[in-house]
Amino acid sequence: MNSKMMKIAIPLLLSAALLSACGKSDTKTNSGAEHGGHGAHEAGEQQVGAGANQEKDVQAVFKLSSEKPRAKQDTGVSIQIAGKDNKPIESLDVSHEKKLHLIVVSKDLSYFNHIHPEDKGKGAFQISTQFPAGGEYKLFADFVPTGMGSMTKSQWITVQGDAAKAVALEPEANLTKTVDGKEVTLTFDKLQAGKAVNMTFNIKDAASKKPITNLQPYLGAVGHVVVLSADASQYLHVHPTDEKAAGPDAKFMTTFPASGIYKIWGQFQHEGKVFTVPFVVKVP
Ligand SMILES: [Cu+2]
Repeated sequence: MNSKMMKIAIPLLLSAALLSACGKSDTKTNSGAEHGGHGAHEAGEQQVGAGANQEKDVQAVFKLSSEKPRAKQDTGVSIQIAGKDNKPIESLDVSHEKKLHLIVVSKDLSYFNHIHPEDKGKGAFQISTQFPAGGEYKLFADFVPTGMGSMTKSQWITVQGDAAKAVALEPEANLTKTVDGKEVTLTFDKLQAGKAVNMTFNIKDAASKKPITNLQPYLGAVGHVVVLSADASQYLHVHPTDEKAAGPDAKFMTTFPASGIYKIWGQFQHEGKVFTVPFVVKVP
């Protein structure tokens, strides 16, 4: 770690400490018994509370390689998973093939990036990334400390440079769209806040309209789905209900904590390429 990194570490650490001091967890983990079929998480969660290892006692300390990261320039992001006492939490479970998933979004949610920092050992992770424009971004680390449930810790950062024009988050009436030659339709069994919701992505070849039946596993499942509330305060955990499916349907389950506007990103792999399809919905 160079001295530049140490400098930025201090304000970020302070803000992380302030956030936790307020007792405001701004992320929502929805992994739990109501989902069923996610044995590893449930077994882990039953141990939470046995000692001091509760979700609120865990922090992800984000550090940037530059105090003032600039748009379109390589920026190092390091993440240390630690307890409240700042001692590293060294044992993390592999979930969806990785120990840590990093989601980066712009404030208006128009930019989305799902990346996997290199595991440096002892609960430390590192990656170099670029931000597309100036403005605020939120970083979410998604991980599972051994013996605990899946959790998400986040950090807002500011990137220098010309800002992109903010994109309004408008709920879409038509949930069919074409991305990378795939026509994807999203349906829900019953879209309602506070209730488990089944969501299905149906994937066709956009040109031939033929259903795609040979999706490849992505991160160990038929796909990976991230859901954020419009203000990026709520990060929802989403589980595939049939991990081994290969299309044309990919089914997931989640619970929207409150009514409002949410953005959903589905990520799938076909013929060696990952494609990401975003949708904006209004949950009654
Ligand atoms: Cu990931």
